[in-house]
Amino acid sequence: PAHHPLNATHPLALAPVTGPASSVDGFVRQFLRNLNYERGVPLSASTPNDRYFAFAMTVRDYLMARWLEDLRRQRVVQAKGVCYLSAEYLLGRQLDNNLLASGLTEIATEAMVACGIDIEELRAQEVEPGLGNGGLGRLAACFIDSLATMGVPNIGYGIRYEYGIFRQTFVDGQQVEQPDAWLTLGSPWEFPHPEAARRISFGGHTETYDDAGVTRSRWVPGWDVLAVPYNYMVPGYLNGRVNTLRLWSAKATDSFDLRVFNSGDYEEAVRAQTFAENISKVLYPEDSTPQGKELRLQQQYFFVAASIGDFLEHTLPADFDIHKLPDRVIFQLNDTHPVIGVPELMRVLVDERKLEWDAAWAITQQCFAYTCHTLLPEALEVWSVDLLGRLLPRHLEIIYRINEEFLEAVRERYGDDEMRIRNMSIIGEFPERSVRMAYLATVAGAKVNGVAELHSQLLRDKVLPDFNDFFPGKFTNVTNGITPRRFVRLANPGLSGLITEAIGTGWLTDLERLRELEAYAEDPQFRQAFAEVKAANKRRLGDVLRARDGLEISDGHMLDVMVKRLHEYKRQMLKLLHVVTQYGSIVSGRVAASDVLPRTVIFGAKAAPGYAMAKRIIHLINAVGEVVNTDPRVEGRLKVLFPPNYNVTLAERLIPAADLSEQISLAGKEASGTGNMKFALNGALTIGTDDGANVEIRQLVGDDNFFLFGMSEPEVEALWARGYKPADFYQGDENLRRAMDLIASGAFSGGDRSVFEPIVSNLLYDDRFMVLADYSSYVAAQERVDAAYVDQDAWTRSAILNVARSGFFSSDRSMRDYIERIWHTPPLL
Ligand code: H53
Repeated sequence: PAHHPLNATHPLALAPVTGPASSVDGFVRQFLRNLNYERGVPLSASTPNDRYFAFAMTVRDYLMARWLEDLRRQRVVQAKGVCYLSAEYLLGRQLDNNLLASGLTEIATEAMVACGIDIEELRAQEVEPGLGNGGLGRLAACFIDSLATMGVPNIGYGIRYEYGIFRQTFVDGQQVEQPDAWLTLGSPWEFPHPEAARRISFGGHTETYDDAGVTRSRWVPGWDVLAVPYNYMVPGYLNGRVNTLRLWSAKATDSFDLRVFNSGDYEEAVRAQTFAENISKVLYPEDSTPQGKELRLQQQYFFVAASIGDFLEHTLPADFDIHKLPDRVIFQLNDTHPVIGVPELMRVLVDERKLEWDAAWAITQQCFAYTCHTLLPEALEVWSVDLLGRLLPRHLEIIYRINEEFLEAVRERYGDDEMRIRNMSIIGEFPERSVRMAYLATVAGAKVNGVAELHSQLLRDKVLPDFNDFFPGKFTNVTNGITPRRFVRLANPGLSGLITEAIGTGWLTDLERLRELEAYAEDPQFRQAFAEVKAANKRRLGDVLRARDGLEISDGHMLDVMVKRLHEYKRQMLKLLHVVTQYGSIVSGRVAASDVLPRTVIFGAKAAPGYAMAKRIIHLINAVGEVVNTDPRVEGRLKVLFPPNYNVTLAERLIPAADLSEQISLAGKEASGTGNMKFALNGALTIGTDDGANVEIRQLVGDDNFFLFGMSEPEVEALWARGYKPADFYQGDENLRRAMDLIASGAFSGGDRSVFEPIVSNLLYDDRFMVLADYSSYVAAQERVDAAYVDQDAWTRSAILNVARSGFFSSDRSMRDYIERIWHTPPLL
């Protein structure tokens, strides 16, 4: 349509748009205009939400000219760009980020003062869009921030879930999920484009037909929905650039209405509409444990088909030579969730654009790249052939043909090695015939990358070794990163000010410059200022936890923080066993309370609603907290806090206040971790295993500034091979026995021994993630932590060195690595 914002021929798209004047006065005027004309209220009668909306719209107005200019520039230049395909974007609040990026923070603050408005009250109105579960979704959000900041053309494509990640509450210590109705009051940051909606089909059957003497296949779908795009601004940091995040929302097509109209069945009509709109209704709350539900596959195809179609038809010029597609775009597959895009592009090229299969396949293989984020077998998605064939029959045919040709090539290389062929087939046979999406992505992708050195190496050598042999050079690594704008500058203004005072500006877009802080680690005055910032951050966190949850953090305590999704492999139980050990040794009198270093342990974690063991562990953490926090014998020495509903907003307060960062997964299980990087960059010391990106953090910050413990990945493998018997570790360690027995005795469940029995017996007789095997090493490392913390000045020195040496973990660096190794998409000048 002519009025589509990406359509270069529309006259308005080329008309200059000028923002409001860059002054306090200009801001005030625009703010009042938005309040009056967009919200329809006078200041005197406005609610905080009205004022928040008008404020956000004003910030938007300043960014608008740049956004339109970037859209124009991208249309005119037609340079190669990145389409990031991700089912999740865990964005966090937008207001402060967009103020920072546009350089408006001061003007806007003064403007609100001039209007007599409390800007903090406005900030508090924003509901964070929780359109992701954890690391994978937050990583996508960091990446699009970095691309905009680097001026690399990018569209982030995803789903506009009506309900994001659930809101976690605790009832009697147990997790209860509440729907996250984040859109109830609307969002000032989104721009719906119903005119650019796309029809997405499902079901039906395939048939062959004669096309001028050529026999072709085609898809005769059974039903369809509309995909309506909502655009969000992704502003670069102070560079005048704005990229686009485009999220799709499902809407019923009128074919539903028509069917109903004909049948006269009103109820059925509404049901059909609900069915269609369910597709983008809710984010699946499993992080790295997908459930194989049909609606999830519908979501995946829905957003990927809409995105690919949108790019081909709206972003490319009408006369574009489709053979040149690899010069214009790379579709980056964020995990297996968007991999159905591979057969979709093939279908578009072969069935719709009438390309020969081989030509289409050559294009497809250059246009996709795949990022794997896990090693857990249960996280590698498979779709039953039955389900896939019912929902997307043509795609299944295409997948079969891709697999046939691939296995043919494998045979040519290795002969009839049936074992190898079975192992490499995109179609698995057990426990049911199914499509292995990671294999499909690996066969189709130009590159396959892991997310940290160790992970990429294990992916290559252990998970997909046959593919590495067959496709030499296809596997690569890009270590994850985080955006320093949100997680240092915004989250930790105190530290940011200190850094800038010391080394000047520039570090926020060139994070390696933090190296210049190394010298300051030796400066007593700087150390003191650094320690004061940490103390102030703790007080700020105290204020937040008091207001939010009625929790108190005690003065002078070490803050020991473990925040991440609840998963057995991450081993929250290991941290909890340490707490129980400390508690037990004080209350039994073995250790004098006065000899124990005062600690407040903070947990934050959501469990997937169907993950029973994870929910039980949450219950146990709360139960231990309840006992510990009310026992006078440990008062002032040990405290356990578990604020509910850990999210990006809370992370931004927690991380800058932490002294100790818990990164204690079983070696070989955490692909990378990104929380680990955020803590190091905010001056917390890590206690961690040699897993994921911890390995690289330790190498960079140095062994003296990192508390390493536990088995290495090869040691884990060796123990499995020998035969792991957790009960032997229980028997062999008195502290461990006492801690486990204390839990089993009902000490944390009012004497009821049955409540936490499943946790205890799971650890004793199964313990897939070897908590008991690493316990003694962990407790010993915590003793080293205690000893180190006593020398506050030395601790602060280490903390400064953590900051100074972690510049590598900027997501800007990750983006440069992707560009150099995978995308080959230079910035647009
Ligand atoms: O992705 C993060 C990693 C982290 C890994 C996480 C992840 C998900 O959040 C969801 C699914 C999945 O396969 C992996 O667990 O280690 O840091 C970003 O790469």
